[in-house]
Amino acid sequence: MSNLELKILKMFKKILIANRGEIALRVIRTCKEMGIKTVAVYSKADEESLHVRFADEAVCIGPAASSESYLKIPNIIAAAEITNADAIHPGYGFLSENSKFSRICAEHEIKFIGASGDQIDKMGDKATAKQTMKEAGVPCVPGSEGLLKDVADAKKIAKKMGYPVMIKATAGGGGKGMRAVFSEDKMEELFDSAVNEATAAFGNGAMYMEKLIEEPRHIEIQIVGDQYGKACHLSERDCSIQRRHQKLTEETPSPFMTDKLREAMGEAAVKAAEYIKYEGAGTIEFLVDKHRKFYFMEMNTRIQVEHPITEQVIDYDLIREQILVAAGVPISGKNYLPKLHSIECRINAEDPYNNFRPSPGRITTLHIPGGHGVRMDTHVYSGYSIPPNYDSMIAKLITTAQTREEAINKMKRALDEFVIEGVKTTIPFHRQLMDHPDYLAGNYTTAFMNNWKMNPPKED
Ligand code: MV4
Repeated sequence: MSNLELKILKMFKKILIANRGEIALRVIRTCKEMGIKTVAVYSKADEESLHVRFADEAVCIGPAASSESYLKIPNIIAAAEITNADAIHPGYGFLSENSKFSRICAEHEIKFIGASGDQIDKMGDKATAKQTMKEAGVPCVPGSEGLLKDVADAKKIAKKMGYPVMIKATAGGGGKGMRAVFSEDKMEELFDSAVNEATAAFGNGAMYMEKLIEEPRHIEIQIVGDQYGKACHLSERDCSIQRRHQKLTEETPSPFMTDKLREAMGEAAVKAAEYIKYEGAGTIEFLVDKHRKFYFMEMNTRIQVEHPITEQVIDYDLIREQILVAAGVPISGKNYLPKLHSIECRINAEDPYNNFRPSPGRITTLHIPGGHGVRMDTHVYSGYSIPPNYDSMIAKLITTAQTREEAINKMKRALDEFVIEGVKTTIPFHRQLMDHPDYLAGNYTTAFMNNWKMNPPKED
């Protein structure tokens, strides 16, 4: 470590991790390696969780319900003040993209390891985010200038643009309040249902419109920005394999990527980040059509679940980088290209033979795969009870090799070694995916899961 890094790290003697599960553990691990003390916070349901045991200190912040614990800002600020934490790492989900929380941390002179309140607000409102990106010169899907006034306005703009179109809630994300419209006679009904859905979910029914991109790929670029307005990119992740807007598996490089496209998308992502003087780790999500034209979709102002595959292919610790830039260390400025191929399978406590129904409960037997090129990010252990209160993701299995084919073969082998008894998991889904001819050919879009059907389980 350089003298500059050492000096700056004295700013962060202790970091509180405002999260649970594998990501809490992930952050604790890097803090330990950097000589930074850690504080875990936990709910009543997480008393037996590993993040509580592996942190230097732990504070109970409330009952099982997220709204009373991991989302309860006063309790988390109190925990940080009692333990004298210098900074808070929010992980992903929970308060990671809560502008109010980011601002409250700043008011309490606790460094929020993430984006500023203003940046979160700007990117959280999708129509504003798109307008900002257009100004920055980042390619966006053609569509309405700002918000739609009413159904008549929607019909007028769609007629001019040509069907099919997509109407999207400006407060949206994760597909809520979004409708594809193929003809004018369907507009009224779909517009009304989108407004109602968005109003119920976000308390904001405002809509904007775009040309529909049919069967797009979801390809995102990882970026890191420093406090001096400089940003770099760390290439792409292909996240097209999703079910109901939940990612199932991700890989890098994207099998659809070309050197030319990567350079163009990387340049656009850096331009986006520098335009808003983005500080920290972030992701620019793009839709990529069959002609390899790419369009800005959303920006995520947090570390993402799938960050490890990027770490594996460029040999770079993204959590360490988040901490360094939060402490004021400048980035080197160069961009990073993948040197290897890496795949992540999200292992959820869900039954893939039963419409992916959640399956919480006690893990009675556990064998974790290992060996060359295999990484497991998980907080579970044999005897651990998965609480029903939170996300069903219990592990991330990541394989890395010289080529895509080798990474897939490693994944098959690792999935075959993986034993979890007591709860149903998505391991059989991933094992079948790794044999699917279109997956093997790298020939998939966001529509891939629409026609997915599990084969019957293998007898063994
Ligand atoms: C689109 C689109 C097609 N055309 N926009 C889904 C999540 C939301 N944030 C944006 N999404 C989409 N926007 C236009 N103009 C298709 C999707 C989409 C999608 C995008 C990424 C990954 C999976 C998806 C599944 C269905 C639809």
